[in-house]
Amino acid sequence: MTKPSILIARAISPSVVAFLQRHFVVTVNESDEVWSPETLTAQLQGKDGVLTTGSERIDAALLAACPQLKVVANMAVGYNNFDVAAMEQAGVQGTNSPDVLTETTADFGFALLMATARRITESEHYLRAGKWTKWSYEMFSGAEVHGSTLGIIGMGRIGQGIAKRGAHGFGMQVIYHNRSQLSPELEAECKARYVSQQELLQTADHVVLVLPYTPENRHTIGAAELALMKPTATLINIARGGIVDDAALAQALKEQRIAAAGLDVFEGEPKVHPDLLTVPNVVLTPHIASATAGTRIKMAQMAADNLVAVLGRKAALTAVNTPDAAAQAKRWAV
Ligand code: 8YV
Repeated sequence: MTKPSILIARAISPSVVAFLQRHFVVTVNESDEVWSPETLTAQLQGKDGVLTTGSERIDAALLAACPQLKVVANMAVGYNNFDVAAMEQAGVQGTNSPDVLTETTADFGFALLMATARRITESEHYLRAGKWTKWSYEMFSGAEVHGSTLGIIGMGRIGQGIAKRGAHGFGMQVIYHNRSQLSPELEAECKARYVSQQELLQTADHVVLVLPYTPENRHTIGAAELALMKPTATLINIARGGIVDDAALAQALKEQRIAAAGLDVFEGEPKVHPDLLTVPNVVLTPHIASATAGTRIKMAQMAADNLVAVLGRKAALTAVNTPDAAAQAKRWAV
């Protein structure tokens, strides 16, 4: 029996590539260039599956041009790069990589909160620029973290991880807002109290965004929401670009209407709103919340395991959709 053919759309760990080569005929994007939709479509000709990252958009046009494609395994928990409805209609299975990155990403969320509240990068820039000539009383005085109020918007697995760190490690009062309220057991574990988004924005000292991106969530935080926040508060976004209106945030930071922000994700990334680059009270990182060597391998391996399952005609391990059966059967017949 001939092996199925797959594409690995970005450069990943050689050990996972070797694993995939045992199951499939594999093409890898060795140069790690982010392909245009046209190039990605051309590379997908004759492929049964693809391992993607958040950078590859999977939509109706691409699926129509790749009739043999059966599975798209995203190496990310978020899958807003998928047009899920189009994939369902086209009979293509989508998968993601949840759980394996939860604690690593929660660690980073907390690190970004700490760096933002305590002005770590801003003060480092000052030191590196040779501006530090003496100790002074109020130099880089920041916001308190321990004992403060932590507000989490989006209380999935990563949000819960951040809540536990805040409540148990730093004695913070945790409030959260989510589409649905957690069970009393989970609330007790996280020591977290459900509040409205408005109450959260008005009372939290640190607001952390961990909600998935959907068109409805676009600009969850815009000028009106920023205006509700305390002037001493910080805002952390480790969710997705587009959840925050970056232009409105840059303006609020410039006018010190909130104290500071920490951003790992941006609208239109890897481009960053130019005004964010000019304000000092923001910590900027290039979408690295899940980036540790161990977690990257686990994410890639989970995507690889999904490819093996689906192309072996078994159920996906972490499906994000239910493909239309008739359309799926057509793809298997190509
Ligand atoms: C990924 C992420 O590194 O998992 C996610 O949703 O945002 C990150 O962990 C990124 O999307 C690349 O796939």
